[in-house]
Amino acid sequence: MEVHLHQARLKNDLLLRALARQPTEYTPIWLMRQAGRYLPEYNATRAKAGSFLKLAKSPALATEVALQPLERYPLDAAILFSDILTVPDAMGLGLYFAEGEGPRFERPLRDEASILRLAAPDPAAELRYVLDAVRETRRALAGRVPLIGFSGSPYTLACYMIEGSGSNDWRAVKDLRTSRPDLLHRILEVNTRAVTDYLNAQIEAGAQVVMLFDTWGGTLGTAGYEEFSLAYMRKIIAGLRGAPSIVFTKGGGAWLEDIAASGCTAVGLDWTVDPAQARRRIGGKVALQGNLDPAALTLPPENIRAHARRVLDAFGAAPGHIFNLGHGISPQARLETVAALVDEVRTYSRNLRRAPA
Ligand code: 1CP
Repeated sequence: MEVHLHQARLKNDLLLRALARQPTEYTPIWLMRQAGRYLPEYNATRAKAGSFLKLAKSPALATEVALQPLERYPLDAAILFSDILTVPDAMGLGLYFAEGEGPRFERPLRDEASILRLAAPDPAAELRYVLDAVRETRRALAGRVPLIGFSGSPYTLACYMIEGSGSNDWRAVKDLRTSRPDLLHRILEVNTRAVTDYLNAQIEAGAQVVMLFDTWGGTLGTAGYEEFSLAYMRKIIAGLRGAPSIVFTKGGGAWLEDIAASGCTAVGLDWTVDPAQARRRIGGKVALQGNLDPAALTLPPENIRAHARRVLDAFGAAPGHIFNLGHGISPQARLETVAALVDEVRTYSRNLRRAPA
């Protein structure tokens, strides 16, 4: 099978083994949004590109920044450099970045007609630059570590598509859910088709693992989470061809059993979840990824080793843990604190494994 071929060429396959809940010499670590603004070399490349979107749309520059965190730190995975909002952009919504304001859409979904017109893009056409970035990053990695591809979840994408930007309360999304749940479902169906095709195209282009970022699924209540987010992610996972998958729902701690039963290989935990409890609840069924509070990386390096050990101890020595943050790294993260974290995870988890159970 394709997965084995990919694995055979890897010099460091710890991530794939941890995903399969097989023993590893130490706990593999990567950081959500590890290529980003806390790295001076990232800011330099972005300046050279002219803007974030120009950077993301250039496969050569996207490859360059995807490798930057690996040049600096001995991380155990690379993640494709792109953004979740490239998919709605490819659907014609017109992604742009207002200076200092984050992502926005020129044509958000504001009426029934625009929702009924919505169609899943052909990844080989409208998202070709992402697939080129996957191929080029994979080539540049030359088997050093596995490459993770990703997409936003259908619900998280719908949030931005309806609202037209980020939001504190997602009012427009909640209004649509109340007034026209049928239209929200229609958007989610198109997004599900789009994300399934997009992730399969990334896998075909060389992504060895795929991750669903369900950043806003946690803003739904329990009934809403199943109906508007998890049901669609389950469908995507069932349609994936030959790569392990990680599902990360920020604020999803109440629904870990349901997420673990979605068919995913691993569940990403945010920093509010107690790892020992998560192990008891779902650790026998899936691998777990997480979950250091990203705020810890903005502190001086002295304290980070104790924080890292606390997280490792809470997950315990059993296989099936991938160290990560509980959410994306912040632009304020300190370079030397990140270095101390990566070093501590390696050295401490080696000993954790040798210690008697
Ligand atoms: O100015 C800049 O350079 C832009 C900052 C930036 C970066 C570095 C954005 C805009 N996107 C990215 C890259 C990115 N985004 C990656 C690849 C980098 C890596 O992991 O190494 C990934 C995986 C994402 C995913 C993403 N984008 C998510 C899901 C993960 C999460 O953090 O919750 C979300 C919600 C987005 C939307 C988005 N794109 C960019 C910003 C600033 C945002 C957040 C907007 C908001 O607050 O609502």
